[in-house]
Amino acid sequence: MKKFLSFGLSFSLCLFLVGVLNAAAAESGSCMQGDSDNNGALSCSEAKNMASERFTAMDTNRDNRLSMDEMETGMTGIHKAMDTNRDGTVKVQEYVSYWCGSAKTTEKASGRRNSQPQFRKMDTNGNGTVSTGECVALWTVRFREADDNRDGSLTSREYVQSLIFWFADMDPNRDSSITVREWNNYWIGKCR
Ligand SMILES: [Ca+2]
Ligand SMILES: [Ca+2]
Ligand SMILES: [Ca+2]
Ligand SMILES: [Ca+2]
Repeated sequence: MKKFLSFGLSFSLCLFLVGVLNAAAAESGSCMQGDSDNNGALSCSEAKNMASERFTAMDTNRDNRLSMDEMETGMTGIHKAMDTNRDGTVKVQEYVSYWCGSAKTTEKASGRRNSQPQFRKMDTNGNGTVSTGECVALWTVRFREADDNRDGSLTSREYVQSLIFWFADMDPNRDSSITVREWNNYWIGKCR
């Protein structure tokens, strides 16, 4: 529980900072999840660090595997953290801001769910880093996929249930548990 709590805190810190910093700083579009040098772009090594932190935070029984239960618990916490106005649902703006910082969500987003590593999927121009715009494009698509009834609001239930769709993509050997390697293959793939 303590572990879970610190996970929620560390991942909402960035949003907290956006709130207290002045508007100009917030509009710079930095504060993407994992962008530890705050340069508005997610490098391969930043993405790897973020993936491993998230894995460790969700692996509450520390067996180096993520079960469906552990992921559901983790995602319930993330939904709460994304819901910045605390009305119980997450709008696309809240969702994308959580992952990509204060970027505008006007980016054209297209694409389909598939097993291509998410980092590679985000890095659409293939330059090895993910810009805020690329981040927004991917997470906008993920929002739409999760918004089951297409009302533009993501309930906690919709969010957690969306796991069913992509859990299989993460778990190619279908043993219902995600190893570090499977996790990294899904989120990062090969990058340097
Ligand atoms: Ca960076
Ligand atoms: Ca575990
Ligand atoms: Ca909300
Ligand atoms: Ca909905």
